[in-house]
Amino acid sequence: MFNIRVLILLLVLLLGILFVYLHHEWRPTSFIPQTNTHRDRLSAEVTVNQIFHLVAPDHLKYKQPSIVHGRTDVVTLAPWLAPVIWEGTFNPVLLDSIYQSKNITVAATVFAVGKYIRFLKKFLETAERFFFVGFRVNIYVFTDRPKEVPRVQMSAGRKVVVHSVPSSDRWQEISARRMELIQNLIEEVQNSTDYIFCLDVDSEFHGRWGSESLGGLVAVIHPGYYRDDRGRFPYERRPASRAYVADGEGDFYYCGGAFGGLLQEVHLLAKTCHLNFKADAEEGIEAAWQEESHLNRYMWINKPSKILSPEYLWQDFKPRNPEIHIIRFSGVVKNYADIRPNV
Ligand code: 5GW
Ligand code: MN
Repeated sequence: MFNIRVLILLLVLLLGILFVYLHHEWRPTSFIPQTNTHRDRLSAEVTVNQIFHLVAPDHLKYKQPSIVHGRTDVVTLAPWLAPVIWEGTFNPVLLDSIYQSKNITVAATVFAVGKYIRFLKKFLETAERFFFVGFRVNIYVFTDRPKEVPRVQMSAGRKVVVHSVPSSDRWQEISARRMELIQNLIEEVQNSTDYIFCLDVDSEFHGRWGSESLGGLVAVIHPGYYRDDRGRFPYERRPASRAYVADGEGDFYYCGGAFGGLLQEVHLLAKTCHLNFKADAEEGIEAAWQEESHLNRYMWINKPSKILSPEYLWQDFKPRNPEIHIIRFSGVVKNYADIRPNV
């Protein structure tokens, strides 16, 4: 028997269901944009959103881009259409605005084992002045001398995080561990970090290194070989090594001293290079330039989606070539006998 109370109750229930129905977004989950509260950085969705959806603020005033005038003294696109970043090819104000709104966090790793700790102070001080200024940055220092890590004043949203590693007298050991530690770090920070760059400590920043360098897989052209024929690149040339690059193959010679990209891309690179390095070692093979050789092999097969010009890792002892309009990051001149344990 219907009574008025039951009817009202049913009505309220129906209205409730209708309310929930209308307020729920019935989009397939794969189209829900990622926000900072919903993070899973190693998933593919994030990649699409991060890399391809570029939102500029309305009314931002900047120099009109030209479609007919630009750098003609250098190549700005690889044959697989990855941009090569040179001074004059990008607008830093525009890029910073685009990436600021994404609210990203950038990590950098740097190893300072043994006497290499002496390079850390200048590295950190100059990173604070030039590396992703205005962005959230975490610099992860891996060292066997945590007490000797210099205190460098960092601005808000930026910090230095120290990770202890065992001492080693053998560069081969330090080198072998580098990729493994990078892989582990990425797994640790994946929910709070978007991009990572892995850098040599024996270097200093001299100019902007910022959002123009962001990409999926990012490689830096080695300053020592970029005008040479690829037959002269110091790739690993023995087929027995997993870093082997055959004669007549290879695109560019990339630096082991700087590489990076999206977390998931660098994770795969570090994991692959580490496994190949280890498998080689078990067969008694050490590639010509250790992880740099494995990195070059990796980048030959897995093309970098963004390439940084040698502006992004110069060497202090090299005179500046005319196509280098700015030196952003450069290796210092070091006294090998003084700092290296076993050479
Ligand atoms: C490097 C060469 C031989 C023996 C030891 C080392 C070494 C390297 C070391 O004792 N401690 C150390 O922290 N490293 C890390 O590896 C530094 O981050 C360094 O920047 C990086 C690569 O080594 P580099 O810079 O000497 O290599 P090149 O090719 O830039 O000269
Ligand atoms: Mn170096």
